[in-house]
Amino acid sequence: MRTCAELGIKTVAVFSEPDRSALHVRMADEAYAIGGAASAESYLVIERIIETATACGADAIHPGYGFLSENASFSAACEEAGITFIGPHPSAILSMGDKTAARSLMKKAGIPMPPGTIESVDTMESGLSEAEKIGYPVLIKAAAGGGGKGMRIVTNRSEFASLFSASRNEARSAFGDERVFIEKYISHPRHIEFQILADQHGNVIHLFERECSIQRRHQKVVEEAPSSVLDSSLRKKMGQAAIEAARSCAYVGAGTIEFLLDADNNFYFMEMNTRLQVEHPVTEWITGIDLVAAQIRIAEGHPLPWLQEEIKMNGHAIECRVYAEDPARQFMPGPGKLIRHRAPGGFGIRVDAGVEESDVISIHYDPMISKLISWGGNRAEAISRMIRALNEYEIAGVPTTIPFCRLVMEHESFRSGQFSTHFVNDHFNPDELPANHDGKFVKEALSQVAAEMYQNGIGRKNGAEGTISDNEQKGSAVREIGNSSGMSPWRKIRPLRRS
Ligand code: MV4
Repeated sequence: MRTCAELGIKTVAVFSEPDRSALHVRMADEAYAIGGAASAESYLVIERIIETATACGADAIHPGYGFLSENASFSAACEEAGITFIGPHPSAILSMGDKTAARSLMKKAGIPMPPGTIESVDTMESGLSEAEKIGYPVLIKAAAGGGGKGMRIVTNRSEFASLFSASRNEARSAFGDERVFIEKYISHPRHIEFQILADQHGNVIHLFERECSIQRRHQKVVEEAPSSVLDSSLRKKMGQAAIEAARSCAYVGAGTIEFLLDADNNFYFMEMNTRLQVEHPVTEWITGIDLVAAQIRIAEGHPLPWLQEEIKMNGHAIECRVYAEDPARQFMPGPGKLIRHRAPGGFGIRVDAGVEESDVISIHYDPMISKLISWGGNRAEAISRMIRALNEYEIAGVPTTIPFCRLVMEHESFRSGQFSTHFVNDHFNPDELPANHDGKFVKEALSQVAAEMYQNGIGRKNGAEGTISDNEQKGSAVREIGNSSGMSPWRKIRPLRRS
């Protein structure tokens, strides 16, 4: 919405009942209710969203990160309704969503990937023989998977049968698709992903990599750009592979190619994400390119205004994900009212928050509060600045992952850049993680409420009756923004509707 305001494009939000006065609703120029709290009754109802978009005259939909952002039927439904889906065509979403189809495309394109099967493996006997050919340890993965669902590591032949069944069963119940395939297990990899942009005219560029190895149970905790382990020659090779991967499915829009990088600097295709990702700000900061603006320009039909050689990297950016979760209790979500939310600021700090003070972190959706991003001229400076910002961040009312992020920033293995996807498991005991230290902020927030009540006459013996001013929806002001042509290098073609 901020990008749209800069481009002079009006925005419309859709919301579920509990989100009636949520930040995205307050920020949009218009907003429409689409259903109940459960996402299956609102944010995932394709027909309702298309109907709303048509009724309000929206000419494009940005699908965000979760929900329908990688749903081929939604992309197709937009196309059928004559609405621009800001993302790839259904065919690209389908072929990258099916991991066996993706492997088959990568094989044809000559992109390195872990040794293993291309087709799905449908019987125990054929699975066992493939596993012997590949050599243990192997990984059984769901064809419809991603995010680790249905995945099993098999370290020797005696375990194969039971893990094969377990993987198929989990895949069937999670995706309604029991197909699995088998890969060589890469044991202590780093997760390195490349950002790509592809226009409608066949131009594809990459915007370097993000290091995403610091994760817990397939949930990313810290991401950074660039990775401290790539030199310029490896970066060039991986970037070229990412571009070829995008070409192999005729990709259009912003996308991410995920690679595993082993200890000997061999890289392997893992998956492609056909959406903009949560961690995109680190790429924006080191390249100076607004990725949402790029998505919109691409959807309008503009050719990419940069050649690969013109994409430059400046400094280092780190993102910490701030969740309403309690690290001391196995990261259990802790929904509730944010009685205090004071985000850090200053040079080199960006906070992308989905909420403001006095908003509620709902039980119905992902408990992310914000993304805290720091920039530095080099990695050490970005880390110091992140620690400063984590210390400055005041949140009360819900537990947060801020103290855990601080431990990561202070950890010697993180600081030296010596880590793999096992970092959190290797270095943190789940029973010894810090409880939340919001006591001071709770006290401040409560004394502020008490002062307000006092000023409003509540609790004053002879005072006038008063009410506490609430933080109801302030109404969305429609800002008039002048035509910004001349500001950006994009050429003007079939623009989306301007305000
Ligand atoms: C792998 C792998 C090792 N070898 N594939 C994790 C979820 C899904 N995206 C694929 N994943 C992995 N695939 C081979 N052949 C290790 C993982 C993996 C992982 C990858 C990236 C970041 C964190 C991870 C945590 C556990 C496993």
